Amino acid sequence: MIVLKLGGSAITDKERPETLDGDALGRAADAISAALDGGDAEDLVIVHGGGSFGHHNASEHGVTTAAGTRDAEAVADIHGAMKTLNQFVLQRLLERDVNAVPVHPFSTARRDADGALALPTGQIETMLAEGFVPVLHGDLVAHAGAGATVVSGDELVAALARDLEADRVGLCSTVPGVLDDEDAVIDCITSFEDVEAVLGASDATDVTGGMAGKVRTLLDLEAPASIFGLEDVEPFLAGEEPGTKIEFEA
Ligand code: IP8
Repeated sequence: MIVLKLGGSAITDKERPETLDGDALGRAADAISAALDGGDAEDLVIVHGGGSFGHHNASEHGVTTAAGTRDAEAVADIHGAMKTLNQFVLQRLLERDVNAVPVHPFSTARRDADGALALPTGQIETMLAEGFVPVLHGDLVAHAGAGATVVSGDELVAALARDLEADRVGLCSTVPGVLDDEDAVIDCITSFEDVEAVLGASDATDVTGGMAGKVRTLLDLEAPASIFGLEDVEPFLAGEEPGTKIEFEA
């Protein structure tokens, strides 16, 4: 089972609110379609981030992964932006005969008062068994004591990888991997301390943590994970290890 995240920045124009990068999304969808057609990646769950859909809306309403809202209109605005992007992603996949179906985390997941995420996966397992490709997205979730807070696609990827015992996890980003201070792709990361100094904050509006947050999340997983650029979606799905491999060594 493979969990693939399409980074929001990789498929949208992150500097302009609610603007799709149609060309990039089309290329990602081509790669996914090619991999499934060849039978290399039968059990695939896709998660996409927000990019210019969702992050701007969340900042406007002051909503983060910890600070919530109890205003239903703010929820409709942020969740609505993410559903719009999800529609675009599904559409591009369906056009290429990928059997993609939507899963909206706001309708299914929740956080407890400590902020821990509970994401039911029974429906996702059944979708996979029935030949569908579930497509989840960063979203809002009901959060005990806080209203509704943001859940990032990266958090969803981690929960899915754990609960569905993923064999591999891939994060498609705007960059070809995690870059060192000379902009060269780091081959393999096994501890956060090794790369802490070179992982800066994200430059565009991002309420969920940028590259440092991604590396931390992936280091916690049992499944091997890779961060790579758009051109490497197809090789990743074919079983290669492009970009930066992130593997916790106990
Ligand atoms: O781009 C964020 O998802 P991400 C979703 O994966 C919202 O961090 C609503 C900002």
